Amino acid sequence: MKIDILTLFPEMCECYLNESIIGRARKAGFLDVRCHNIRDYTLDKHRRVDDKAYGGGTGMVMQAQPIYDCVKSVAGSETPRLIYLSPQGKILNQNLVKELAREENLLLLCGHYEGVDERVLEELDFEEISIGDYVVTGGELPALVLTDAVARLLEGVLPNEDAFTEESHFNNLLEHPQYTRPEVWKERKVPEVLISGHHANIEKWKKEQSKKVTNEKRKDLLT
Ligand code: 4FV
Repeated sequence: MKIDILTLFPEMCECYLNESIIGRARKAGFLDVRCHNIRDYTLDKHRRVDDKAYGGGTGMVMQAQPIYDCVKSVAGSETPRLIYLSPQGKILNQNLVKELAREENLLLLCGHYEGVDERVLEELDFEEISIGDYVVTGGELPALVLTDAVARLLEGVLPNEDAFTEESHFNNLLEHPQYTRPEVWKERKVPEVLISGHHANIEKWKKEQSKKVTNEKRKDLLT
């Protein structure tokens, strides 16, 4: 899979994408993520990417032409799934992440300021995805959240499939509680079953705990 991130702040994105699990997956060739600076597609000497909003209102709006030319150049002859990260979008959840992970090419557009000129979204038929019902200063964090969630489902990025098949939201359940050494910490013991070595009982405990935690914290997932 190839993910292209169109942004005014490629360095901001690269800082995250070059670290830890995602960084190692990129280096190993399991993940192809490329950041593109929309400003490189401006036509004026001041490399202007935004202007005042028609109809007044505070803040600036990103202009259509640099975004349009950047998309056309990056996509080339391919037809990536075009996604604009926006508070108005469909809320990202694990089912949507699994769907996106099956795509060949994703192109993620990061808004900034008050957003982007509506006409480029219409012209290129962008779909909108939101990471939640709140507003952040730019689309870069939402694009990195989506990239991270999708990337970890790709072959080779995590050590093995168990790494995500047992976790929260994979089967609409929350994950069971996790424990590590020491066995006793502030007089709190690790549940006996987890150190029993009895794998069938351990699996039974994990499934029961997943249902218990989901019922307590996110009953809505059970409906
Ligand atoms: C957002 C979200 C988000 C709105 C104005 C960037 C900001 C600025 N994106 N899920 N919530 N975007 O708040 O995706 O352009």
